[in-house]
Amino acid sequence: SFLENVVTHPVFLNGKCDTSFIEKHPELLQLREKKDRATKVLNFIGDVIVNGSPGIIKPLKSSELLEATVPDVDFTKPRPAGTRDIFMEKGADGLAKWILEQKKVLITDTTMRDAHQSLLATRVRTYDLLKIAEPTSHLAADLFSLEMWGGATFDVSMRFLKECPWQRLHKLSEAIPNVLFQMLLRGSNAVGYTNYADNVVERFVEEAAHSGIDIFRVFDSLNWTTGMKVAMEAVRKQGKICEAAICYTGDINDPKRDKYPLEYYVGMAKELEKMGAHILAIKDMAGLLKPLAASRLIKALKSEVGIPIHLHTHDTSGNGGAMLLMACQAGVDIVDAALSSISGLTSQPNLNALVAALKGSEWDTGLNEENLQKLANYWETVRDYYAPFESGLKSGTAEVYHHEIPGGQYSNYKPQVAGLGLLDRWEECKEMYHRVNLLFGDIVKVTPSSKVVGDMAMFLVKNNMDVDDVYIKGDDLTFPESVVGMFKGMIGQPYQGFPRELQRIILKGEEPITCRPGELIEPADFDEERLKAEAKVGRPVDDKGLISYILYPHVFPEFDKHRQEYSDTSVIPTPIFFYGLEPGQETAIDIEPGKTLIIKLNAIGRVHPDGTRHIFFELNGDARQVTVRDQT
Ligand code: 3PY
Ligand code: ZN
Repeated sequence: SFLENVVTHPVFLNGKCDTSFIEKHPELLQLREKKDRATKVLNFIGDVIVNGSPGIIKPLKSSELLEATVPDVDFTKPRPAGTRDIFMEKGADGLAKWILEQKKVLITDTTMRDAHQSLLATRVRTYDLLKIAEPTSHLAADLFSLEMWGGATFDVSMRFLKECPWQRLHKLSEAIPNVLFQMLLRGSNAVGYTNYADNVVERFVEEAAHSGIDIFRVFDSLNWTTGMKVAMEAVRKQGKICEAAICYTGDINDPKRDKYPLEYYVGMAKELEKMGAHILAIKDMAGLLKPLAASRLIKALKSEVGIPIHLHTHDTSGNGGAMLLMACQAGVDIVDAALSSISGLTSQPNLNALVAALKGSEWDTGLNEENLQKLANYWETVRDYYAPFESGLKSGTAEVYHHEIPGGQYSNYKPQVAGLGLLDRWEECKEMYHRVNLLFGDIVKVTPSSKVVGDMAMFLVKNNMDVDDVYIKGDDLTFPESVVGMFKGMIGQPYQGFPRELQRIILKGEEPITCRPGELIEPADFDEERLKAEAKVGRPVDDKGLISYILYPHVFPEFDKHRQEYSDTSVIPTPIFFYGLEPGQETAIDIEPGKTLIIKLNAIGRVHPDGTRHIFFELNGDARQVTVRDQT
């Protein structure tokens, strides 16, 4: 043990040590780190048993959760070729040409990213993704792509799931080498909420490209194309597919909402095409694009731009399926959907239903319905593990056309509102989101601008104010940091600018910037950052860890600490990871290929006067005991 190491150390035995002894001998700590992996895992499970899982107020019983059935696949048969093979052969331009030649509608499956970001607060773990990965590569090889990384997954995987996003990407790309991998990249905000230095965005794209991302969907949260340049160029430089997105807001068919008419979108599309996009994405992050408007928009874009069009939406209103059908009829090339059991509501429309609807038509997707059902069945069981993260929305709601909350934010905004003790005023918080949007001049709302609107809405509700009060009392108010940052120009410039008087009130005389924030941010010194990261975690940090640290300087060390204390807990089955074990219950954990731990919980000891408890396990048949601090 650590203590043994210390008391048997020669310097210690010589009696020549003072209080700096341990600092001068970090190897002692490293010895401690080598504490065997099984003990670390037992400590983790023991902690979950006693203290529960952070953020889960009403835990489930892991013994009541079924094991998800992984569909039978004949792995002796060769893996079918997929779009990735086409990309490897033809390159990005060749792939774009191939897309345009297809009569069928191509489908992106968002189950592994946006679907769970939007329904389950981004909590789906690598464990559950990996188990279905190889079957997916066989059963759904005719998909255009899998959106499986980026957006909020990077942050959430480290912060809450204590797993490495890079490792997820790497393992999935080994298991699914034939279908294109797609990620969501927030332009200059990469996979964060703030503007990063240009060389950080470049380095991030480079590392993601090397790790298996083929298609980068790049957007700017204010549709400010200037803010997309660095990321788009970085993607092209890596020889990957640059999919530039227009975020859709308002309603092109509503003459009263005239800030964002059809011409606005066509103009932006042409600009993105000129900037080098291989594919144009329409990113309807809140699900505001109505079926008839979709038809009009897609027809216009198909006649005005030469690159393929990829449509993304959320089914919050319930009109998503109808909208996609209209878009198909209008000639859209690729659409996003999610496997049925993780679809609908704030997630994407139902992939299985769309495939069935188009079957036999000129837009037939060519995907196999039976196979897709098998994948959906798997996810149906897995979804149960994440029940505490469900938003509670039970049916589609046309209210989204009013509040315009993005699907990926909805499942996050509600817990934030709850966290402020405002859940009884949830209706008011949604209405305030709408009012704040108008106060801000009717802006595009998507991460991070959507977060700013949400922060301001909660701020006003909490302080019992309405939007008019901002003009009346504004000079005496301390606005949320994110609001000040946005009005300073730190996440870019909105279309037609910020309301001037409001900007003056919020900035209290400080001058806003109008250039690209990246121009003002010093390039990161990667060597120096690595030293800082290593000093924080006390061990070497590799290139990927370095990027994680630069993007999330507080989250990464916490994540690494978890790794050092409990080892890589991503190998623990999800029900056990979140809910622990009950006395008498047993589980098997494959900690590495060929090394399985059979863990049984025998008993939970009572609390000792020092606040700890003994937890009695059986590990591969032998009695093992760990001590956990009871923090309940
Ligand atoms: C994200 O940026 O995470 C989004 O999903 C935006 O829609
Ligand atoms: Zn989305």
